[in-house]
Amino acid sequence: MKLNKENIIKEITSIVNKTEIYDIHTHLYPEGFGELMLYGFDEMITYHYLIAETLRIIDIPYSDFFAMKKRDQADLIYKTLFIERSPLSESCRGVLTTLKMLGLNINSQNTQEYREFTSSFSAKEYTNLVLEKANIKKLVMTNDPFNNIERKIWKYKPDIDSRFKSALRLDFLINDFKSARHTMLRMGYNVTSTLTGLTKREIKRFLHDWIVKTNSLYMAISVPPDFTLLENSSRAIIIEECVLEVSYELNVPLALMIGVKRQTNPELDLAGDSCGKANIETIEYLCKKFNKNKFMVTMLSRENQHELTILARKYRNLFIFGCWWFLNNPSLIKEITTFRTELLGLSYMPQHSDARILDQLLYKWTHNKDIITKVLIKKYNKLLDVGWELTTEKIEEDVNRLFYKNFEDFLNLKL
Ligand code: FIX
Ligand code: ZN
Repeated sequence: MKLNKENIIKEITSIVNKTEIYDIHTHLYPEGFGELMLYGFDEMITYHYLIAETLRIIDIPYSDFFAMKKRDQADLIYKTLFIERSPLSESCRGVLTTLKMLGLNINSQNTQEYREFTSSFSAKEYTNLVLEKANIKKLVMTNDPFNNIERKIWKYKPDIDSRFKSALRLDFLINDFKSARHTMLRMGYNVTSTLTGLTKREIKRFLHDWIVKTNSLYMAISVPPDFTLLENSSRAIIIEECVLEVSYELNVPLALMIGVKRQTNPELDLAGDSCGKANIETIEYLCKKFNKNKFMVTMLSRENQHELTILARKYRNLFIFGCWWFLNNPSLIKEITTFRTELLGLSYMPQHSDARILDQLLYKWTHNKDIITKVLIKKYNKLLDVGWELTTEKIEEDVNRLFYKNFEDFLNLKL
């Protein structure tokens, strides 16, 4: 169908809603991963974004809050953020969108009803319900070989829902090698405290084994704003001489998530992380020096977004993705997606959900798609203004690239 000024809004909205999604970074797990798989009202309401918002308001010590049972925490958060005041924040609105999409009455404020709704499904049924409603075809987990619970699960070769793909998370190895070493020793890797030739070979063997075991699509690390490789640190050595070698050999990109200040307020636990502006030169250095390696990059600070987008124009081994965490808000998604499109056309991945709780896929994608649709409508309208002919079929292909195909193409890219 040909698009014109009359039908463009309806057509693009419908195309975005119909397009299947590849959610390339989540913290979700399928059934079979026991307590790691999180879903349902209590989990959703005790999301660390909402904990941070609640603990700004209530006047009990942080430690008392964390000592409470999950259900009591959930009740307190709901009372504080949804009953005593209007739920205006993005994370609060997210809970409402999710409940609404599940067919629940958000104004009943009947938390018991919300809880019972989820418990009427098996984990498998609930996964199907959410993935189908959110139109997610595939999603990528965050698989941490240094997490004891997770390691145990992989030991028994779990039967994994084929929609859930793996990514090997290496924060511990990169940011705290001294401690990671002890876990690796227990796993049978002969790593010493100094990065000798043997130790580096053992680290590579570890990476290789875990990529194969988990069938990981990429390796990932999150790093602080002051991340640099121009230093003689174990982090720099492990990245350059171990991770990037294995990454190249196995054609498994390295995802860098840059700009997180872990535990700015340790009393807040997961909710205690913050962000800071990083140095783009580190990414430039990596893309240039390791030009046969592939890098996926997302940055946490708003201030880094423009220069990161420019850098992506210079290096095709750099794949930029998502509006991460504190950027995952409509005002910022709009700004970032607009200039990414202006500078890169269709060659990036606008979003990932970062969902920790299955139900969140519903709101994160609905909210994201709403903004991305508006940006696309504006940009396609500009093409109509100069007389460029647009068809539904062409836009379907474009949108498929943004939500799905660009990622697979990057994984398959040979440099
Ligand atoms: O490091 C990460 O992957 C972060 O996304 C998370 O650890 C963070 O806590 C989060 O949930 C952000 O959305
Ligand atoms: Zn994450």
